Order: sequence, then C-alpha cells, then structure tokens
Amino acid sequence: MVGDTLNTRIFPNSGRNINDVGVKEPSAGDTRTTFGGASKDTSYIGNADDNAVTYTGDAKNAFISTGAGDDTLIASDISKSTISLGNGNNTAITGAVKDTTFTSGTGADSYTILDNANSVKISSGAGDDTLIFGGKVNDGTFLLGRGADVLDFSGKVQNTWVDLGNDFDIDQVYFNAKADIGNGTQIFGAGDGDLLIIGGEEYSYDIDQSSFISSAGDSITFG
Ligand SMILES: [Ca+2]
Ligand SMILES: [Ca+2]
Repeated sequence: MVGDTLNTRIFPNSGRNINDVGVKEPSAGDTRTTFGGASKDTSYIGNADDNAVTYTGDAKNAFISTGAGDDTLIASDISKSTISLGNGNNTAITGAVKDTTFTSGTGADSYTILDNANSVKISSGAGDDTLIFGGKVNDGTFLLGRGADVLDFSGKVQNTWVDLGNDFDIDQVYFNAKADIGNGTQIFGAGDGDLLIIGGEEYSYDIDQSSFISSAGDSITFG
C-alpha cells in the first residue's frame, strides 16, 4: 500500500478505563491505532495491509484481529483476550499475559512476552517464528507449526506443551537451566536435528531414540 498511514487514537474518559470500544479499520491502507489507557471489552479489526495496534495500559477482554499484512501489536499486560494476527510477518510485544490465545498464519512471526505468561496459547503457523518469554510460564500451549522456529524461555516453565510442528526444518528451544524444565512440560513434534539448548549445552533430537541427545551422550526424553 502506497500512501499515508491512517492514525487513530482512543482516549479514556477522565479517570476511567476505555470500555466497550470497537475499532474497525477502513478496508485498505496501512494504519496505526492506539488505545491510550487501561481498557476492557475492546475489539479491533484490521485489514489486509499493515496494521499497528498499541495498548498503552492493561487490556482485559480484548478481541483483536489484524488480518493479512505485516501487523504489529504492542501492549502492556493482557488478560482474557483473543488475538489473531493473520498471515504475514507479524510482531507482538507484550507485558504479562493471562488466559489469552494468540494465532497467526503463514509468515515469520515474532512474539515477545516480557513478563509472566499464565494460561497462554500461541499457535504461530507456518513460517520461521520466534517466541521469547521473559518471565515464568505456566499452563502454556505453544504450537509452532512448520518452519525453523525458535522458542526462548528465560524462567521456569511448568505444565506447558510445546509442539515443534513435525517438519524437516531445524527448530531451537532454549532454557537457561535444566531446573527450568518444570513439572508437566512436554515437547512434541520434534524431528531429527531439532535442538534443545540448555544453558548453552546443545541436545539434538534423535528420532530413532525419541530423545534429545548432547555431544557428551546425555539425553533428555519427553513423554
Ligand atoms: Ca497479519
Ligand atoms: Ca512455524
């Protein structure tokens, strides 16, 4: 899309949240929309061009669908929300996330959750996707789909299912320490050569042994 970016800003009533506000972008054109405060029960519908959406305050019960195009979501804490970024190379950067589902389609997507993630599902689809978690993860479901995907955990991970997409591309999963792989954490869909990297030590998936095996011969088996 050639032309100017349409800018929209939603302000809260003084001293209040942004409540029950829906934004629907025009059918074409790049857009930039900001929800300028804490919000509840908002909805956002983008278009097939590049949509950038920012939530400057905590967002509760948001419904966001940005459609095709290379979209960006920047948010503070998010809870009880449903977010669909569609096809394209999408980027999401958030604070803590709770009880929320993210979906994206074909394209190289980048998700960064800077704080804790609690009951979060991310389905990142085909393409080389990157998921980065700056805090603890509990009750997560991460479906990475096809492509060479990267999953980077900074803290403890519990009760979490990871599906690497059962493909021939090399995926990489990072933990800082073995102790961060907490109870109920499972990795499925690994293929030969997928890498588990724990504190810099590489374990490579061997499909015959259904295990990640280090050069020193140590192995880690899920399931
Ligand atoms: Ca998109
Ligand atoms: Ca993928």
